[in-house]
Amino acid sequence: MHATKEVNFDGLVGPTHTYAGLSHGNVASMSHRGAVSHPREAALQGLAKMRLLADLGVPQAVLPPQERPAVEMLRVLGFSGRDDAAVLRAAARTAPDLLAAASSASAMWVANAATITPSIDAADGRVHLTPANLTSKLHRSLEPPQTARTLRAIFRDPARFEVHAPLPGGGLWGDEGAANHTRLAPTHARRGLHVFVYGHRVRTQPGENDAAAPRLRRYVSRQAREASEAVARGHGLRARQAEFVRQNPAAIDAGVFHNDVIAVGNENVLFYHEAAFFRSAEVLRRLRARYATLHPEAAWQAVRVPDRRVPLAEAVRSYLFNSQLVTLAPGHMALIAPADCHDSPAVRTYLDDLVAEARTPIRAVHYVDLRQSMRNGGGPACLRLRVVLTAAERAALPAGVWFTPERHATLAAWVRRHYRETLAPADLADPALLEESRRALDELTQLLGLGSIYPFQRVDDPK
Ligand code: SUG
Repeated sequence: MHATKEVNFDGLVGPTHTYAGLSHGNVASMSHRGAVSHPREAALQGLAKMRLLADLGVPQAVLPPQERPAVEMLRVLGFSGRDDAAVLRAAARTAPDLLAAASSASAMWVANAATITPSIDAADGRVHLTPANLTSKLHRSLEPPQTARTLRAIFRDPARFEVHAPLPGGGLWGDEGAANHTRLAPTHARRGLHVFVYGHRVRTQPGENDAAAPRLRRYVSRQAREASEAVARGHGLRARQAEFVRQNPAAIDAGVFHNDVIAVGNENVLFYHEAAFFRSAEVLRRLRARYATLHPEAAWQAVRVPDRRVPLAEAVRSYLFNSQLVTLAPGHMALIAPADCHDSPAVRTYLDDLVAEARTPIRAVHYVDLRQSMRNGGGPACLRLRVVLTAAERAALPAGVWFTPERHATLAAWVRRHYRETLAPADLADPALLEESRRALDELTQLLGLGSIYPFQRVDDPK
């Protein structure tokens, strides 16, 4: 067994999990706008998924939620009042949409928290993490400062880890983190080929293929190529270990707002829908050629799912490609798929055949019920941030972040103690919700041994 392992850090669902229709271009989010949510069930579903992974022997850790409602943002937006409760009331009266944005528990989808370069791939031999700036959506643009604080509390040792500042935003400079990034390698322990998938360029280069790409007609792209390049540069990723690939605009217009809705890679396997990339055949050729320069001796497998087996719209509806693809033993992988894939006859038949034919290392499928998160467009892969770590790097993390059966029990009890059963949009103005959330998070930082990471815990902080 390799000492280097991929650790899945899962985002814990926060106490304000709601359906506010905040993400234009994310079909599930748009269609569930205004529905009543179940925060307790959502958090327990997330914990059950972590438990499955841990029981399968995949290293599992936890990332805490963020403080919501973000009263500070409402103040910045001009809502005022004697105290926080008055600010919430003022926003609820005149701008419920802004209150909803300030209350979103969207930080749970930690595939968008950051982009990671493992130490073996970075010029300075350290693990590099850049929090995503998430500038394309108001509610998500609140996340980066807290994400940076949280990651710094976990990846503490500067000799081993560097947590960079999020990229500046501005115009089209969106960065949505690991959701648009895949690392291919013979095993997690070997040097990887980093595949950065972008939806647009800030500047179109004359004579470049991208200029010929069909235009987006319905939705917008969230990831700029220049942002991905900046992350790769900042991490000291060797140029020959990076490829920048354009997403298929037709896929974005079909609701593929992140590449992890249409492709997933793990070690030497890339599982993708034929409509995922712009000029797919050329992309695959480039990836093959680049991979061969890194590992001439080793093969990798592109598992292409044709539209006639799983139509693009069905891939988006079922979230097949937002499955986690994990290695259980050398050459033996499993897909952790949303239960929605089981409900889809086309997808289920495809997966049954894939496993039965045994032509690929994908030998099993585990279905998980994440329907609470799925209604906001967040499947298994959205809820996790993958970090490849050596044994020494793992040992340098605070013990409290590891997910064990004991911690599962502790966290489930914590959720039951603090989370509401249901939450309707109108409940967001309730000042008790703010108090409940702060109490819950305060206790959580103690459970995880993270110290004070939230602004509300820093009473002396002049802000
Ligand atoms: O950014 N949904 C998230 C889902 C993120 C999924 N992550 C990955 N694909 N990696 C988003 O669109 C909806 C919130 C609401 O509508 O209330 C939301 O933010």
